[in-house]
Amino acid sequence: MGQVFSKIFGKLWSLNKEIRILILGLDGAGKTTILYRLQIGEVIKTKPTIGFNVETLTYKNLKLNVWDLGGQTSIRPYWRCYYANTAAVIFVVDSTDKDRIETASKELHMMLREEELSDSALLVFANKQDQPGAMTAAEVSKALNLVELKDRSWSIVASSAIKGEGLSEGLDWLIDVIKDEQL
Ligand code: G3D
Ligand code: MG
Repeated sequence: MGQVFSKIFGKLWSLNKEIRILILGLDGAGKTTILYRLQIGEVIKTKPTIGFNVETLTYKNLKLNVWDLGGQTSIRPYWRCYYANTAAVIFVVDSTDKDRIETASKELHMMLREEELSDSALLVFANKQDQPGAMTAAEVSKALNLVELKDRSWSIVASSAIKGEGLSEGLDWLIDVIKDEQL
């Protein structure tokens, strides 16, 4: 698995330029699991003084920052220091969590309205597909209103972080888009 991702991210490393990717989603969506699944670099957990948890993985010129969305509106203005120069956003959804899909949708669209993220590509993982009753990627796409997104490269991919399915397919797409945009 690690080798697969080295191969995918290798496309970015050749750019010799810092690439930042934000991994976002409600708590419990599977972000941390995905980060560990990548098996590249070392995952560092920090709690900045302003009080939200950040996980970071830095490998060569690639920086992945992971945040839990939802709540904490008062500290949101501080997030801006993190998302300058963000090449891409990965939004992770728990496809079994029908009760919170609307909240996830609101959070996603709120984030995408941020000026600094206006050029970033979006990859959505409709995660936890191994679970019975999970919404399909098409259903998640509809619930998130992805067709509304204009002037942005986006894609949604069904995944199971636990099984490692769909991750390389999604990242491969994302990295091709980043590469095209950065050249
Ligand atoms: P987060 O970082 O987005 O908050 P985590 O989410 O990665 O911590 O995952 C939350 C829980 O969901 C974890 O279970 C994790 O194992 C599980 N999970 C993540 N991805 C998948 C998946 O694709 N399928 C299934 N079935 N479970 C998944 P625990 O029990 O440790 O809380
Ligand atoms: Mg987490």
